[in-house]
Amino acid sequence: MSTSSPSRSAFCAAWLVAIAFLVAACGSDDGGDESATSAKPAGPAAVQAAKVQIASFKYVPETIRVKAGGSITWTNQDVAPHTATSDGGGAGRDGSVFNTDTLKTGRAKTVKVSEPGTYNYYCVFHRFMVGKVVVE
Ligand SMILES: [Cu+2]
Repeated sequence: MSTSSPSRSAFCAAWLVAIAFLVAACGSDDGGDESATSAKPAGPAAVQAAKVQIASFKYVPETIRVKAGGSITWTNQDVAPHTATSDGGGAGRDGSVFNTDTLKTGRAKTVKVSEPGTYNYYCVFHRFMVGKVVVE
């Protein structure tokens, strides 16, 4: 009886300290991180009309963020023909979200995107060429 009382109060004190610490930590986190957390992840904000250059067998930039209902324009500045074909995971779904079809050197194609989501795409001629469209 006499031993349980001190140990219980010590236990409670420890919890109070822990809770106080957590509350303080959460409080300062909420205050400091609010704007950073609600802001988009790394990279520029979603735009209405995104542009991607194709050069040296790469999509530049590799990842673009576009608003739902916006558009993406791919311009081929490379020596080889390329496509930007959405990767639907096979089963005939590739290109179902967007597909520039073959873009010869100097050609451009604009597609519209309406459904929010993250879409990986690739070049049908050069499967190692990959990019990503984030529709917000
Ligand atoms: Cu290509």
